[in-house]
Amino acid sequence: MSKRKLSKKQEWRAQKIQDERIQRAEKKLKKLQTGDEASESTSHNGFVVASFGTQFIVEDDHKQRFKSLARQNLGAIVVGDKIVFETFEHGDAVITAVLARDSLLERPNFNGNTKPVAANIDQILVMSSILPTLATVLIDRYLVAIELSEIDPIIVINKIDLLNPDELKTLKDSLSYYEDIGYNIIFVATKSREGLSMIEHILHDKVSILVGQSGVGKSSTIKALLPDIEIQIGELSTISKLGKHTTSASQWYHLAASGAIIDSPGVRDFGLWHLEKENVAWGFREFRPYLGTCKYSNCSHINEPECSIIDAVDNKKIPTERWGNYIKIYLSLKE
Ligand SMILES: Nc1nc2c(ncn2[C@@H]2O[C@H](COP(=O)(O)OP(=O)(O)OP(=O)(O)O)[C@@H](O)[C@H]2O)c(=O)[nH]1
Ligand SMILES: [Mg+2]
Ligand SMILES: [Zn+2]
Repeated sequence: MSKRKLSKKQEWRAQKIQDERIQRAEKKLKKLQTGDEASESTSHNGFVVASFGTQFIVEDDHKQRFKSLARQNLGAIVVGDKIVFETFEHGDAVITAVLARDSLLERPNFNGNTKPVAANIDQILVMSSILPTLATVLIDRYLVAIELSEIDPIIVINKIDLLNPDELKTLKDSLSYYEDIGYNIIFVATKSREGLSMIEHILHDKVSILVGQSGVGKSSTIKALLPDIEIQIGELSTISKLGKHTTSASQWYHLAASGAIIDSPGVRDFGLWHLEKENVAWGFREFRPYLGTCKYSNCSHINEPECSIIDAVDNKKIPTERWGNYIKIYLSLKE
């Protein structure tokens, strides 16, 4: 009882210190903005390691990290953003500029718009796993969004330790069409470290982000690569067998060799993914050669006569599974 009380008090005190710190930094920021105190601060180039909405962790060129606020009207600032920030004598820091982005990954938020997730990334590892469920429609939803963002995707199927060799072979065969249409797909078990060297090879020298449903093992993969870091890993729910949304904010981790990997929170509801209906077909890369050649210019490629996509499916030029997922995604989107 007393222990609990004490920890409550400690919690309250920590929160108070944090609030005061923010207030101080905000005051500094105001002074900085009006030019009063520019000489007291030091300017650094750096990037964003983690973003918690209005608070950030930033890192300078010497790998020193600071908790930071941001000047208003810089727009959304995300992990991977290259920035300029000022530090003050108390250790407070404020982001004052965001540099132009080479790439930006966005995902849907709850009102049907998109929300930036990470910037300046080279490749996206789309992770799925044997448990909770291996649903290719989720993989394809990611691929569509990624095709529109022009960042390289790699498909990673985790938890193959849960399959026997025959089951694994069947699975690999059933997903081989991804390779046929030009995607790299790898099968791993990060728990038993099977295939981990393949992941290391892919990550080398690049900035990569791990995305996928909650519980597929994104954070576990990072822990397997970097055993010394502290990172939260969550059991699947015993009732629903789903992930518990353990990771709540995207975060950057330097790899031991060279390159970095960003962990991201599992997506909650794919039904809210906002895509323009007419962009979906273009997001299926193997459909592109046929687009614009259907009888009807507004063809949905679902049941129209003289549809080039349906013909290509019939002629085995487009995998039936992909066309099936295209229809599911298309029909899930509002007009
Ligand atoms: N059998 C098996 N289980 C694994 C493997 N990798 C991860 N797990 C388990 O999967 C569960 C979820 O792992 P996390 O790493 O927290 O999953 P996540 O994708 O980060 O989930 P969120 O943070 O909620 O998005 C944990 O119980 C892990 O132990 C694996 O290769 N094989
Ligand atoms: Mg996680
Ligand atoms: Zn068509």
